[in-house]
Amino acid sequence: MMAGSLPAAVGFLAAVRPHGGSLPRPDFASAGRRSELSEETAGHSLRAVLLHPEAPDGAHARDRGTTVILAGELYNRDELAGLLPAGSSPDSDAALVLALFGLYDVHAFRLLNGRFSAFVTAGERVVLATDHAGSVPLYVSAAAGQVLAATEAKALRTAAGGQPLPARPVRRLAGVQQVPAGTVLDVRVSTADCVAHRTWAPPLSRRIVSEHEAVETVRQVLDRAVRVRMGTDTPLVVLSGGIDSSSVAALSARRSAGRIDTVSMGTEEADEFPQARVVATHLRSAHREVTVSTADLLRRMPHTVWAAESLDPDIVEYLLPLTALYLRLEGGGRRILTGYGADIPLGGMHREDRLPHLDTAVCHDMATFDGLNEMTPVLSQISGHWSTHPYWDRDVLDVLVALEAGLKRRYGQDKWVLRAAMGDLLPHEVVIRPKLGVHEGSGTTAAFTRLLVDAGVPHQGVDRAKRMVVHDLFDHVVVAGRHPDEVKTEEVVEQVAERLASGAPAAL
Ligand code: IOT
Ligand code: MG
Repeated sequence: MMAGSLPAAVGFLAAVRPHGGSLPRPDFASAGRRSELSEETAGHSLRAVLLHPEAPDGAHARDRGTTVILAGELYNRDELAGLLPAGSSPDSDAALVLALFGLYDVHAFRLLNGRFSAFVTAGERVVLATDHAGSVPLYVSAAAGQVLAATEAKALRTAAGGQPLPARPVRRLAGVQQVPAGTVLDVRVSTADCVAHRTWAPPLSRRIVSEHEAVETVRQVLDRAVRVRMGTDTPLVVLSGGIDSSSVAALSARRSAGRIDTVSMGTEEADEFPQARVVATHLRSAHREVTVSTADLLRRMPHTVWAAESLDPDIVEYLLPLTALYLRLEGGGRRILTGYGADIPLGGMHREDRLPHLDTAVCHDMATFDGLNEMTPVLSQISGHWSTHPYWDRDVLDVLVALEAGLKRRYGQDKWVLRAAMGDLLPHEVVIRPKLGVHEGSGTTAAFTRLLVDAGVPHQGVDRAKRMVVHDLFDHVVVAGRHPDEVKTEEVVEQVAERLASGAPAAL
């Protein structure tokens, strides 16, 4: 089974109830065609809306009273298929999960390396599963007699109040909860009783290996993660020219029969175009530069929160330039590879020399990523594209997190092991180029700060004001269900500035 250009489904809203009933209005930020699925099983009815870029056939699979709905894709299909009896050859990722569920039940999800959310109905049960990183967000609202789940929280905003589950409450959406990363929730429909199983956790121990072994292993797992994400069309890599995205581009280029596509974004105030061009020239990619005006960039903040459903202002600053870029990529749905997430297991954001501090940062970031939704595919899905992040492949992550800190920071370089692993594929200046975050390189952080200061927010109040703006945006586009085109960043900023000036308590 070969990965097509895009996954069969990129999102869903699904409900199981004993006696039918209609679904809430399927409110998604993701673009895509929608199809309805309706099935009656012993005493239950399943109703679902699937979001799919192409034909939806591969997005669900059914066999003897068990139905699997899968948004996203798997990256270890060959390994998984080897677990099935000889002669069985599932024709989609959903069918593969169905077959594995038949063999392993909930423990099937411990086997998967992928970027997905899954909804399984089996007799009296609904089973909800996220991938190891929770990279395709999944939300649930469950009460005795009914279980609703969706890949966007806003699709459940009108669902009747659910009861508490071992999941994370969503701000101001009563009864709606987010399934944690690397988790299966096994829910009994009649009572909404729920058992949670963790299927993945970041490694806590560290491996001591030689430089050579570390470099070889990183190269090998990353190469595989890139290869399995490439699909059948020409890959498109969002390229800053830093080591993370340049490595992904270099590995894609080596694996690709023809030239790959690369694209860089900048604003009229800041860009990394020259750095990206060095890489594009070296790899002979078909390269494009997209300049977004700072005003347009800031205008996209409601769209970023709408897509990511994130409440973290730092994350929104990282995702905003990418959202603006994705919205400028016209044409049919593309498969986009990014270098996102490399800094988390390698401690790259912290510019930290001291090994104890480096590992403290890695431990902290690996313990707190869940729920930030920074990897969500909806960000690119609002313009019909499917993004995927090789550094957060389950096998890559297991290797990178577990390396002892001295292999991450070495010879005065951050992310040393990655730089060493890519040394032969990239120009030296790229290999040693220091980290510049996308929020810095595009001027996003500075532009957001200036907007607040110009509205009267004192410098020491900027961080708090950013948090308030992001929370207000969330309330508009997720909780109230407004379309982001109707929400003006400047108006929300002005309202926050006024609240802060009047000393009104922050409504966080
Ligand atoms: P950064 O690493 O700068 O960017 C993430 C990805 O976005 C890059 O690898 C690249 O694929 C794409 N990108 C960045 N800049 C551009 C550009 N100008 N044009 C086109 N594509 C670009 C923040 C960050 O620094 O992003 N992300 C961190 C981690 C976030 C922290 N999260 C956490 N602690 N939970 C990261 O690891 O990527
Ligand atoms: Mg990076």
